[in-house]
Amino acid sequence: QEYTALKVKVTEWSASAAEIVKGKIEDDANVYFIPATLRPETMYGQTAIFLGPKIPYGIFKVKDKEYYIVTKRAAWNMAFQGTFFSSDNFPMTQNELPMVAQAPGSAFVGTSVSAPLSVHKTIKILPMETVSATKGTGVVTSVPSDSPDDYATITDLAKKAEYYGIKKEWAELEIPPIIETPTYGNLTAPALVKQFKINSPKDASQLALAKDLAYSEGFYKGTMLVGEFKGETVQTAKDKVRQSLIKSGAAFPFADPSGKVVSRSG
Ligand code: ZZB
Repeated sequence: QEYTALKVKVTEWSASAAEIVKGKIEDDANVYFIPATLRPETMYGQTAIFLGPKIPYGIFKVKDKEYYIVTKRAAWNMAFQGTFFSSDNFPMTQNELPMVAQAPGSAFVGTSVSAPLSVHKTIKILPMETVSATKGTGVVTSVPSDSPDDYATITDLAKKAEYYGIKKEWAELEIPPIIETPTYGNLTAPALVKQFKINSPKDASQLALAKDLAYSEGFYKGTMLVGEFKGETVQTAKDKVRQSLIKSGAAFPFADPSGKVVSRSG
């Protein structure tokens, strides 16, 4: 799977994350969560960054005063793709990865971040129970307008904010319409979640169906409503947005070698 790995910058740590990084990261360093996405053209609509609450994440030193937060598995894959190692510090084993700290996703919940292209300037790290530890980077950017999984999760988080230990408003950011499709309008994912009567992020089979429809409808029939390529079809805008993000240094290509190989609109 060829993903776009997005650099989402930490602007304020949660109290527990601040404890974890204390003394391990310079105060003036830049730290980034790195979600892996197949839909770079949807980055305008990000409303949160999801982590698996029980999944361990590492903070890896990329270069002087720059750190990435991903699973160890993803950092190891990145090492082989030249993302952040030169030949003189290339790790021979996973234990040699430059990991300065490790903590479960739950420790980072409530951290504020700034995501490239996002209409919302500040978004929060939130928990998502269905994140897979063995796919992508283990970090997922939430685009509830076009991802049924994200819409179902964000709805559940707002409904049970106390149970999840979050502030309700963190899950209630306005959902900006970013892509128009003929069948589902300008909020494809909410329309599909409603149509399939999905009530929970654990409704896996219905969500898989909704996801397939959202992918194909968005890719083959979608038109951009925002951004540099507003008015263009998703088919032409997708790669342009990706290249623009990569060129500006806001993202980099990331291949997931052990991810299942599927041919899809992405
Ligand atoms: C933003 C986005 C916007 C995504 C959208 C999808 C959609 P797939 O389709 O199963 O191959 N993702 C990435 N890593 C993980 C993970 N570790 N656990 C759970 N979900 C993950 O997976 C690719 C998509 O699944 C990625 O693209 C990411 O969400 C999520 F509008 O990024 B996406 C219809 C889908 N729309």
